Amino acid sequence: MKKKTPVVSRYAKSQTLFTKARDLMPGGVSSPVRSFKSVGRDPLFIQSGEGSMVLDVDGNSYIDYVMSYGPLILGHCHPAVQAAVAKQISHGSSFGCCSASEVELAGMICQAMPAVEMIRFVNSGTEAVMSALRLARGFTGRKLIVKMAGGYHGHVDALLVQAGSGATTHGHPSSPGIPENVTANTLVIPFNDLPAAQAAFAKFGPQIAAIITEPVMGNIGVVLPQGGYLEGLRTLCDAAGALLIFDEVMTGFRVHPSGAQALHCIKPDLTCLGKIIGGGLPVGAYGGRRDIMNLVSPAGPVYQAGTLSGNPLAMQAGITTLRLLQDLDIYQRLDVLAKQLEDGLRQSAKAAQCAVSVQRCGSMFTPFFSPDGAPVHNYADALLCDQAAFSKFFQVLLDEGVLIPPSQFEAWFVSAAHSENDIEKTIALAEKAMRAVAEK
Ligand code: KE4
Repeated sequence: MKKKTPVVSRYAKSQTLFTKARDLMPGGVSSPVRSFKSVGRDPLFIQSGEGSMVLDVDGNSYIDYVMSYGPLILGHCHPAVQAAVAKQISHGSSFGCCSASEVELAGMICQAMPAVEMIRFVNSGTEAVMSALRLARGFTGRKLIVKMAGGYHGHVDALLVQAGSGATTHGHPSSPGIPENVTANTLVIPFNDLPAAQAAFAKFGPQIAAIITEPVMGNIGVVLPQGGYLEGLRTLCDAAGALLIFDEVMTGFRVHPSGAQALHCIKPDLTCLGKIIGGGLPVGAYGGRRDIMNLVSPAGPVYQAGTLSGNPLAMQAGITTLRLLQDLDIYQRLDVLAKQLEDGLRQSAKAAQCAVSVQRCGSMFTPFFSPDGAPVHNYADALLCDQAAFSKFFQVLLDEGVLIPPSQFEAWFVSAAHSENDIEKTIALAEKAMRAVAEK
């Protein structure tokens, strides 16, 4: 029996880097959710990725279900993406002028998502959402924005109110530093509660510029819309003259080749994108109805700009990724693998007598340590989950070589590079981790 090296020494180099990092960067990280703070560990420093695997600076390898929080649907270091980026960098990374590659990527996205008639590239999901809100207010002349409790749309001032993802994970769903007069124009309603949406529109309808939602929530963990909910939001917006904004930064090209809007047959007025469309490089985008998008400068008066927006390097990574995703077998394969893992986690939970609700949409999913394994339909349900149980689950998996997002309020991602063997190994180790949770 191989003697287990003590946990501390297995992560010695990550520890050394983290000590230095904490002195230089707040919390030692460039984004809070990767700090591992909420799961009782210091963060890993990753050296490299290959396919479904990552290697940390101490030489430990992991089956990776973080996948950079969604962009790497093809897995780490896909050779075609690497080659496209390498070729482009030999011609230059950014020119501050137009390039053919942004036209090509724009065309691919508009072709894939009929509701996106025109699109503007930015450099992050946050920028895409921030710009879409400004555009919705500019187009309607109204101030109020409606968001979902637990919805996370990047660190946009107006939406850091009861926000999910790292904001909830680290205990600040409503961030300090945002003036009251900014959040005074943000209404928060529970997801999957159509009467609550109807009440908000009955009271404020003529003042509402837009409602923004992740069509499938991923930032409180994966929570699917219940029957008729998204259709109900569409009807409310049409009646009130408000815009429906789908934040598909996570779901775009993830849950369907045309996004969650195609899965649910709903046409939003504006769509926010990011992650996969950049193939692992920094890209965001917002797009939608031509009459709305034509208000964006310089076509119209709503200003938005960006030094590196549409840069050819990131565009080429996105083009190559979306081109490979046009092989629709990939979505079928992703669904089969993710379903296998979903079913396996359920069986592991049963065998370990551990109460878990596994919720999935395509190749993104979350095991919720909810009370008695009850389903999670909204933010309030998600907050009832046992975070200590999740932390134990995370730690056992990590030490066994499986890296999952370090928070109950995140989605796991399966990539096209994950193998049946990865899935089977994960299921077996998940049962071990769940037994550890059940014994605690
Ligand atoms: P970025 O600004 O991080 O590129 O995108 C913000 C964003 C917007 N909308 C949705 C639906 C998102 O999921 C995100 C970002 N997702 C998180 C993970 N839950 C990014 C990880 C992080 O914050 O480090």
